[in-house]
Amino acid sequence: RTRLTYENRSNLAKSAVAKRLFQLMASKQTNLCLSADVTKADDILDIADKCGPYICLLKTHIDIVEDFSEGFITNLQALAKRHNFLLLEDRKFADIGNTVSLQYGKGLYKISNWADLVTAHTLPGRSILQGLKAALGNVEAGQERGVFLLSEMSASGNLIDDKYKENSNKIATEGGDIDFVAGIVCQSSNAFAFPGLIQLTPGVKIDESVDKLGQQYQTPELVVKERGADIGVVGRGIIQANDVQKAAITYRDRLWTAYKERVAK
Ligand code: UP6
Repeated sequence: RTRLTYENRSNLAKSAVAKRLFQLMASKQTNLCLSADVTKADDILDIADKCGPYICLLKTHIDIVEDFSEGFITNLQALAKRHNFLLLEDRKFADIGNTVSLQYGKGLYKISNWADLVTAHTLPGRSILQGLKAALGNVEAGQERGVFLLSEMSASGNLIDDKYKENSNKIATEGGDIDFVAGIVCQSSNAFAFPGLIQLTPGVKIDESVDKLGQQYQTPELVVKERGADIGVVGRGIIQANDVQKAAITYRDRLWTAYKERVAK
């Protein structure tokens, strides 16, 4: 899987959004996802504008934004269009189908209206996919949306074991809803084999380290070349830098070079 180019893999993807994202990565030459984990709407827009040209995905945690408004979403979507990146809301849905359907489509944030992609835990089983899909009105709407399923976490001491990983893969690759699965959030390439899925790997930082709350980091080169990441997720490595744009360029260059070396092998 990891030796194939993103162009080739876009042809294998079952999810329409995954296809689009693979093509976007290849044409824009970036496999960087920026995690804009700041709490003021204007700060997210500022970071998105500065880093937009260098990223394929902007990841949000919309429930940490203190001054959320519909206008903020309109502005964020305009930046996504201008700089050509997709929006990933890292909601990590984890409830019964009926509840995730409401959480995805309703409430203050109406996530399904604007997020091209979302994340979800596989803990509730297959019904998580059916629940999320139920929030999308029709088939066409469903084709423009996708989900990344978590099969591993970067947090030290997390409870995920091999059996859980294996069963998460099955949910992502078997059954009637796999056209909705864009990829897997995980830490290692053993987590799944199907090349039409995108591996999203968080916990990326140039100085390998840990934080005070259980986060474990690996370098861009390690996650892409050894761990099979297709997209590296960088939060504090960029947003806490003095110059966020410069940091985004550095991470883009290192992640992209690692990918080029991986497929050239
Ligand atoms: N994230 C992880 N690890 C996971 C899944 N998701 O760190 O296993 C998310 C976090 C955060 C981002 O919720 O938004 O990726 C990592 O941010 P950081 O680079 O600042 O640590």
